[in-house]
Amino acid sequence: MEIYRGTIHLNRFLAIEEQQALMQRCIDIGSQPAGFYTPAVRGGAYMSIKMVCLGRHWNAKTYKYGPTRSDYDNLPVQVLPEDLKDLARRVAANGGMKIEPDICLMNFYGSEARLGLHQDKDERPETIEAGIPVVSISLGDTAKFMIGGTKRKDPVGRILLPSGDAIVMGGASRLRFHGVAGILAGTAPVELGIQGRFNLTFRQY
Ligand code: MD3
Ligand code: FE
Repeated sequence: MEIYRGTIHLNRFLAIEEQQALMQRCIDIGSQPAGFYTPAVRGGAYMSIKMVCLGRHWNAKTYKYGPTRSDYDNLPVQVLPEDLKDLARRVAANGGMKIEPDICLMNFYGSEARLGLHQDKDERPETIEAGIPVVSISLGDTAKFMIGGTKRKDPVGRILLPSGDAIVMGGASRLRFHGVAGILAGTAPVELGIQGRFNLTFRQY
């Protein structure tokens, strides 16, 4: 359902078997040498999430994308596999939009993790101006997702994102402020056998 113009929430998009398979991909990818790490932002504070970038690396100090983990260990970023690109295209199409993804940020949230309000505006200006969406898939514990307007002071709405839900944020919503107020520990489907939450955001640079 379209919760704002350009924001499509696809409830229970992935069946439990697909969630299991995708979670295993996250674990496998995250266990590689250029796997999960804890980003430190400008000023040196650590983020509370763990991250892996695919396709291009997002530098938490410069807010720019590049080919290597230049703010961490200088390893080359892992490739974005074709089947994950296809998944993102499928989600976007279900939301009535198109994406040609070349970046995926995989985030892991432990029980205390959050993500402050921010805009996703580090992709190419042409992509953002065209309203090409960011595609998000949630796995594991339910997130308390916050979504505001295009100004930081705009009022913020809250929705829950349980495991298997997808969100497509494009068009007029592409530059909305958003974040994660926290996760509901222990709410992951028992079939997944995990504590915590994975989120995949697919982007077109
Ligand atoms: C709203 N991740 O990785 S995904 C991020 O749940 C990020 O881990 C959150 O924000 C998470 O940058 C939220 C849903 C989402 C993604 C992109 C958006 C919401 C968005 C772009 C514009 C507005
Ligand atoms: Fe974001």
